[in-house]
Amino acid sequence: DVAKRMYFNNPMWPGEAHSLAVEKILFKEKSEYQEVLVFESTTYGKVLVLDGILQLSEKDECAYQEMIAHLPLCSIKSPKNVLVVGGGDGGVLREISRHSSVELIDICEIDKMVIDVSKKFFPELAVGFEDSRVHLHVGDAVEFIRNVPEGKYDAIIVDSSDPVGPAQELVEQPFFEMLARALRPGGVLCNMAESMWLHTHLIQDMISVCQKIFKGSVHYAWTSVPTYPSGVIGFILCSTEGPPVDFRNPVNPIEKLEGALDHQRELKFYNSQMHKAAFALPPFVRKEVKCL
Ligand code: AAT
Repeated sequence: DVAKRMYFNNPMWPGEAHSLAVEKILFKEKSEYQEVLVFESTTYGKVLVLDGILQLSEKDECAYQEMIAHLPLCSIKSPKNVLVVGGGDGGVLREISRHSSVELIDICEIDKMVIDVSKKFFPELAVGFEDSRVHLHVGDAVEFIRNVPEGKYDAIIVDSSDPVGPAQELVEQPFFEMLARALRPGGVLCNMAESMWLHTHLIQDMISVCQKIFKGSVHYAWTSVPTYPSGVIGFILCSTEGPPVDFRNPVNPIEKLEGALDHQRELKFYNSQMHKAAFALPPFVRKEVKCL
C-alpha cells in the first residue's frame, strides 16, 4: 500500500502513473542533484529517468528534441548564437547542429552525471556534443544567465526538467527576465511548458509572466510524446521587442536548409506542416488558459 501511494503521488501528476516494462537496469546512482537511472525497456529502447521522472526514451525522443529546437530556429532567419538550458543528454544540440547558419551553441547543464551517462548509454543523442560550435558550461542556469552579456543570443531553448527539483527557479519571473535580457531584439525563446491535459494552471502562470516580459509575441505549441505523462508536451514560444516574429509561419523552413537534409540522421518528426500544426489549440485549452 505504501508503494502504491508513493507510485501515484508525484506532485506533478497526482493519482496517475505510467508504466514501461523493464528488461534491465543499466545505471542507477545519486548525483549531487538528483537520482539518475537508465534502463533498457521492452518496447521504447533505453530510457533516462531523473528523480523518478522519465526524461526521454530512444523511441520517441525525436518528437520532443526536434520540435523544441526547430520551432524557434525555423521561426527566424539565419540564427547565429544559440543557448540551451538543461538538455545535458545532447539531443537538442544534435538538432541545432543541422542549422548551418549557427556559429555558437552554448549549453548550461547543472548535472555532469547526466552528460556522462548520455555519452555512455545514448550515443545517438550525445553526438550533439561533438559539434565544434558547442561550448559546454556545467552549472546552474540561473547563475549562468545572470552573467551573459545583454543581447547575446538569437535564440534560447530551455530544455529543463519539471519544476520540482533543480529546475524550480526556471519557471519563475526573475529567470524569464534574465532570458529576455540575454536575447537580441526580435530574438526567440522556446521553453518546455508541460502538458495541456495536466497543467493548464502552470501554463497560464508561465504565459502571463512571459506576456509581461516579452513584448514581441507569446504563443503555446504542443507535440505528442507517448512516454511523457498524458502523452503530450507543450512549449512556450516568445519573442522580444524588435523585428516581429511570426512563429506560426516558419521563415527559415527546414526543407530549404543546407545541412539539414544531408545530416547523418534524417528528421523523424519535424517538418513545416508539423510546425504549423503545433500551434492549433483545442477549445478547452483556450478556455482554461485565459491569456492565450
Ligand atoms: N532532453 C531531455 C529532456 C529533459 S532533460 C532536463 C535537464 O535539465 C536535466 O539534464 C537536468 O539536469 C537539467 N536541469 C535541471 N535544472 C537545471 C538548472 N537549474 N540549470 C541547468 N540545468 C538544469 C527535460 C524533460 C522534461 C520532462 C517533462 N515531464
